[in-house]
Amino acid sequence: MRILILGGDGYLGWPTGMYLSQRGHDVALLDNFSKRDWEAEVGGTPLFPVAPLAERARAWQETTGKKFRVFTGDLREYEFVHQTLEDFAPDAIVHYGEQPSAPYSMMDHDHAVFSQVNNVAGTLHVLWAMKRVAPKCHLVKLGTLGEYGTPNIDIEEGFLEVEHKGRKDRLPFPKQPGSFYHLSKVHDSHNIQFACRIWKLASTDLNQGVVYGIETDESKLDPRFETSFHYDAIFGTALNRFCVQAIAGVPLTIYGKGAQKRGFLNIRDTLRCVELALENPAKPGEFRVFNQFTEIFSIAQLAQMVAAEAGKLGFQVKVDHLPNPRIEMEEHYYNVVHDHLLGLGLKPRYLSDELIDSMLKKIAAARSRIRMETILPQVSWSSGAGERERVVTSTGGR
Ligand code: USQ
Repeated sequence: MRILILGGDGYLGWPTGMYLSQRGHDVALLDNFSKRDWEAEVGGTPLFPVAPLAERARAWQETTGKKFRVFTGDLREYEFVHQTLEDFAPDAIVHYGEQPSAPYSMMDHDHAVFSQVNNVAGTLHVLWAMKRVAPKCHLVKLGTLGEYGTPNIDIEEGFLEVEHKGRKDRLPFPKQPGSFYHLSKVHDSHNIQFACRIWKLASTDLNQGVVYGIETDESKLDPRFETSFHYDAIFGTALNRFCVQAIAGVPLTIYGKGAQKRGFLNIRDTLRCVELALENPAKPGEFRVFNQFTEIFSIAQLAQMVAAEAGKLGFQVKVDHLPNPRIEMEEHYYNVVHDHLLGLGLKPRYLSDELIDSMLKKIAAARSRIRMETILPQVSWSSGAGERERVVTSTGGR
């Protein structure tokens, strides 16, 4: 299959590229490297050095004999997107090419607007280019479980059977996301669903939970294949952050009570889920939603697991409950249906002590690279930490 990966330089894009290439697919990686600028902006350097994409692609060819095509450009530039689809003629697109951080989107007005324009316009350009030059291509889009929020009912896979005043319908599941970033994914979902309906495009929206892990079978082949692993308060996510904090010797940063629950999955399962979606594509006109995670944990549970494993390695780990910088429910019902990927053959790799142990050991070897000043959260949902005073115009607008 000819597969174009949008965001091929990132934490998930690069490992997905290697995984699919290793399995014989013809893979192209597209990126504009702006994530590297955002990282520099917030001081969020990845824990392990990440070589430039062109260099990694060369190293991949040297090691495996397999070739990546690399397209450098911005999804916000329509001509570039159109040209790339025409040129590479993909059978499928895997779309990770977005600003992926909730705290980044909540920093201030500029970052909120940037996150939504970047994500929504980029995806809209992909949809238009597909309609014009690749209408049979299957779009596998990375959405987020956070699109649904935490309603007091079971969360279904994208759609809900509703009976209202004696009539029934299958409608999109209500969305109550928790940040401007998560909202950008909701807007994407709506645009994609609409494009599938009117232009008969085919798409799978993978509503993914929080991904953890550092290594994949392919990343272990050569140190140059390391992926961009984050632990800072902007781009790092819960379990990955806790493992680094344990090694850094700082208390684990639970936000609020820590009883908030989320769906989690191993980075290796992300790759398998994407592969399953590609191997079993949506039909023309079909917009499918798969809830992509393997287990639900509360944040406090995760912190306890990390503290216990780190203890076995001789690290004395404290767990802190910080005032929650986010506005979110800290105690809630959470039951999320996730049958589709299991039905297609996903065999989950559940979170184990061994996995946490191996993450801790790998992080310990890079301990000197940990930047302590990036660990504590600086962005608050109620008042963006970087929010600047603005002059209110006479019409009351910004
Ligand atoms: N949390 C802590 N302490 C921390 C970091 C996070 O208690 O040091 C808590 C947060 O308050 C939140 C939960 O952990 O309740 C998850 O936060 P996170 O930063 O691990 O993940 P989140 O911001 O939700 O976003 C991440 C990815 C995003 C993806 C999403 C899936 O960055 O791209 O869409 O996970 S989900 O969470 O299912 O929406």
